Amino acid sequence: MTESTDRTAGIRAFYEQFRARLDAEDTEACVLFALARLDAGELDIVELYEQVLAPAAREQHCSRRGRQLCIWEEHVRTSIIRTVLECCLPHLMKSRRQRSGDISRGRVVIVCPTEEYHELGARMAADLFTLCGYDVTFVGANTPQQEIVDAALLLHPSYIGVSVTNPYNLLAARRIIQHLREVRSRTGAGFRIVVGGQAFEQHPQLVGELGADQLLRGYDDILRLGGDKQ
Ligand code: B12
Repeated sequence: MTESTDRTAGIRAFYEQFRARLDAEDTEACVLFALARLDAGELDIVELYEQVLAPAAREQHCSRRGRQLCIWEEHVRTSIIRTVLECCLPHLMKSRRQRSGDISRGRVVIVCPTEEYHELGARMAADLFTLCGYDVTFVGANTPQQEIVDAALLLHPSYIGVSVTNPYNLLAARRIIQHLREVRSRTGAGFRIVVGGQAFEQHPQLVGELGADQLLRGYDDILRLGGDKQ
């Protein structure tokens, strides 16, 4: 086995171990497990987010209860994973400083349209922007259109990230993107409109049709925005 297949197998094992703790709805065990792997260098932040936490959140079957998750269980799991993310903040910031020092690549505002209540992916994307050296304002779920425009005008971001999970919310996303484009040409604001989330990933042809500048799928795409790969 090569070093990289060893690492992949190790991460798969960490995923299973994390899932067992998540299925048991044991917040403390989930947090301690994640922090211990980061402390030991067995996982880095990106591996933890994209190969452990995100797939665990997407998994809709509870092996302990042997059935599909109910909505209340999805809420519980989302909340546990969010706690894990928040406890990883010191690691995230340390890793950012090691990669980019104290430089800032500009501000990013991350929003979800009205009625979009899935916000964990948006939150992870916000953290991954932070890791890549951006200053991030995470607004999150269910944000009214005018509020997004107000934030854009006040904060002068380099990027506005619109996250959509439920395809029904693509219509609201279209309205937001159109409105942001109008504001951009009227005011000369320099922000780019980037989009992400499962709805866009499933329908990438809509990215241009809706008027967005770019689809970003995760860390590698965010890193490439700055024009370099670390
Ligand atoms: C948790 C969950 C919920 C929770 C959300 C809680 C919360 N606070 O976020 C609750 C219970 C509220 C919920 C509600 C609903 N849900 Co739901 N939910 C899920 C579930 C299980 C996990 C979503 C998640 O957190 N994923 C983990 C994150 C980390 O992954 P991600 O979203 O893919 O994000 C990654 C990338 O996409 C990217 N990314 C995301 N956004 C952005 C933005 C930018 C700028 C960038 C760069 C990157 C980026 O980065 C992330 C990290 O890699 C999914 C199942 C699944 N397969 O995903 C269903 C799922 C998304 N839900 C679904 C549905 C249907 C609903 C409801 C309509 C159900 C109902 N009948 O009530 C409602 C709709 C609510 C609404 N109006 O928004 C469907 C969507 C179906 C479809 N057509 O695609 C899914 C796929 C389940 C299914 N298979 O049917 N849900």
